[in-house]
Amino acid sequence: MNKAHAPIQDSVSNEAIIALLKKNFALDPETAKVLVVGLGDTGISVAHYLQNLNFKFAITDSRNKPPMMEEFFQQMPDTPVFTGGFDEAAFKVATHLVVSPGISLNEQAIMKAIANGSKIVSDIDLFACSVDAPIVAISGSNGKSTVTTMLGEMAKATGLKVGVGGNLGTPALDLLALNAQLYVLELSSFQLERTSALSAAAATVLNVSADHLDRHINMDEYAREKQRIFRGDGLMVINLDDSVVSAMRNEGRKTFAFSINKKADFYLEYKDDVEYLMHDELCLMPLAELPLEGRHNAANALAALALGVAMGLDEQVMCDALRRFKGLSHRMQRVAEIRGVTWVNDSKATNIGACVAALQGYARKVILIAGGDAKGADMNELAPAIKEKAKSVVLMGKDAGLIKQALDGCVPVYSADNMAQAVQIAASLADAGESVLLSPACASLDQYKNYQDRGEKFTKAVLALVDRSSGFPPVVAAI
Ligand code: UMA
Ligand code: ADP
Repeated sequence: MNKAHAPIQDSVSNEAIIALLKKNFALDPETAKVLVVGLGDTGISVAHYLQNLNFKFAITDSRNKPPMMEEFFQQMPDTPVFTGGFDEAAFKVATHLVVSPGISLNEQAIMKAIANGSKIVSDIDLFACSVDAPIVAISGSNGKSTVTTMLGEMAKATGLKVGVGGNLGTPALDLLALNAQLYVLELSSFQLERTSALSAAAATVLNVSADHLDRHINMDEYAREKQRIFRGDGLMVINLDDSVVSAMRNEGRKTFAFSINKKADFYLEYKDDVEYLMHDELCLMPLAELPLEGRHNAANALAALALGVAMGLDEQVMCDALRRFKGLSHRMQRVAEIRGVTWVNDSKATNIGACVAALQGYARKVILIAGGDAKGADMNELAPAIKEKAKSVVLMGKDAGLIKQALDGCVPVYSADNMAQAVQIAASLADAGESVLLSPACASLDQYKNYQDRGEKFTKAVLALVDRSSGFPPVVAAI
């Protein structure tokens, strides 16, 4: 992660940035009292940004001792910090709140402050007011990180200095130090719901399927937050295979459409038995040369190509970058082949859409390991894909019962207390030639630090199978 917190980008003067902040948000270093809400990566990046522009600000976090507090005290010993709950007094004096994406705007202290006239500004707003270089913005329920990274690699391959971050990991404001020629930002629905000043040169919503329904009121609201990425007059990249995204199309705007099922600006087509990634009538590259598993990654590649073409990148250079792109960890990652069984880590599948996409990529039935925190999603939507593509399912975590209930006895279900046990059960169920897929359709936080931790525990347990001399445990009874 870039912790370089250097002064604001050289090419846009601080005076110009402040003029924009004043115009858009009445955010003036002479008068504003800013409260940064959340002492995590976002909050710290915001604090450095505000300090560089001489704003008066304080920072608050509802936890008693946020893990980054020590580091923050060392960097900014004079900044007022309020922890252990959201302090009413701190909110009362704030003219502006910069709320980290992990914190709901429905928190009582925040709602009260808004009612009293405090303005909400996001780190993405601050970023948008601070760069001249074009921004490409990428959202969607699934594929954001993959497409953001793909496009970043493509732009680098063309020789551009590119800043890649946002929800992907490096907070947007930490990218300013790069003084890049192009910024590629992954944006979550949480970031978009509180952003109003972004006008991306090109933007996409890759797909919309149920996610984060513990934070959003319903699917309509979730989709509306995602649609905010298209504010402004930049080029829209639209997925024709997703009805919710297709409905976001605006006839008055320059648009590239992509599809893996039908003809579009970017699409797939067979020529002499070879399936190609296509742009209009041009064969860009054979799909088989894309080193990623799954049809959904063909969609991701088409989306990245469309965004790249929108930014004027050379198509053949982009294709070469795609040929080199090996994918991100914990996304359909082959971990091992043991006694003819292929083990795949898709721990980042934290919602139903990702798990369904993973299952759809298999011709033969798999042993699925799933479960965790469903985040309010309706597991009945997952059941048809499991019934079609899973030979058996090993369930774990808080909402395992919801998945079992949705399967209604149609697929054998086994229960595991932890990952090591889940892997052992799966090993006892899998025959040579089959795959075991960890694609939980749920968040990991009920049992793990994060999805990486879950994926690493899976990988470790799988690799331990190689060492075991006494063979696999006997098949356990389905529950
Ligand atoms: N906090 C409170 N009270 C709360 C909740 C949180 O005080 O009720 C505090 C936490 O103690 C934390 C701070 O708020 O210290 C910041 O919280 P945060 O969760 O916003 O974390 P950041 O470190 O700022 O990370 C955020 C994104 N996190 C979330 O949206 C939850 C990161 O995305 C992102 O990489 C980072 O900004 C930089 O832009 C992570 C994520 O899980 C990867 N995103 C979700 C997803 O992809 O599904 C949306
Ligand atoms: P995000 O950043 O949106 O979470 P990732 O690229 O990290 O997306 O992938 C998250 C999960 O979604 C992984 O399980 C991955 O296999 C799956 N996935 C990736 N692209 C798509 C897509 N276009 N449609 C459905 N699932 C996808």
